Amino acid sequence: MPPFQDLPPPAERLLDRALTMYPKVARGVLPADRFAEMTETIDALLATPKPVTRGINYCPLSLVAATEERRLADRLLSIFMRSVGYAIAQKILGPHPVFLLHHCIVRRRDIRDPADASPWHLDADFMGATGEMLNIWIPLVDVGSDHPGLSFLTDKDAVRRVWRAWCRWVDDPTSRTRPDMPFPPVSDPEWLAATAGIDPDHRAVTPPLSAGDAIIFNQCVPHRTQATAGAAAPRYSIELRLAGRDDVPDYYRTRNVIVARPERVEGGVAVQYLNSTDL
Ligand SMILES: O=C(O)CCC(=O)C(=O)O
Repeated sequence: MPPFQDLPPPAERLLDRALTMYPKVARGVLPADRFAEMTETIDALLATPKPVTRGINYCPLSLVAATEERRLADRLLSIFMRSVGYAIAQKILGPHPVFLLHHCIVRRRDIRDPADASPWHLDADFMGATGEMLNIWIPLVDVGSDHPGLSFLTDKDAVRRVWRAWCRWVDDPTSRTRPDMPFPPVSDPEWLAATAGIDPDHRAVTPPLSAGDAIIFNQCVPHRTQATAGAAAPRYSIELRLAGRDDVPDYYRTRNVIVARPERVEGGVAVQYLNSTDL
């Protein structure tokens, strides 16, 4: 394996923050009396006509943000903003963080289809390594045995080694000028073994979550869909990605993509939709 390498400060900071809370499970983040409504909303979002690029089981909220179906995104975001999950996000990212809608995704996965699982990856593959982003992943069914949860590396040292390998591979992890940087091959077991000494099949842990619990991590944490035989019923989940108001990651800094910014209104908080370059 290549020798130890110092990371540029933003990449080191992301790693420090990831390891401080690794892995953070928050129980009862969404209220059980809203699960049925959220599941129906996911079905409705998946049924909306859209230029589908990755199958029918997946919908980024950005796809409806400029359409009449925006009310579906509003519904999900407003349930979340009234939940303890939003309080946790504010504690980590500061007051009223921004929803990165292109990466706020609802899924209805039929995991009996082997193609319907994500391999090892880091969210930094698409977000870059400046500006912290939180992934708040919330299943609407119990996961960890029949329904697949999210799997992580078992120890912090392994996370550290993968992150160093990732940063070495991308050469300048703090570059803001390469939004189309190719993904480092984290999904390739041979690359993981050679660069970070990881045997991905033997180092995964999958926190069991009840419906409405959340697992929270930033963009330098490797994760994948748990490998299981799969349940007969589909698995519903939402993954919300948020950033501090003045600290959005590279993907949003370098493109004009839609975000939802919470604003105080009479009687509470509502989101305003705007382009990331207007933040
Ligand atoms: O829902 C899944 O199984 C995978 C989700 C994922 O990879 C992610 O949140 O980055």
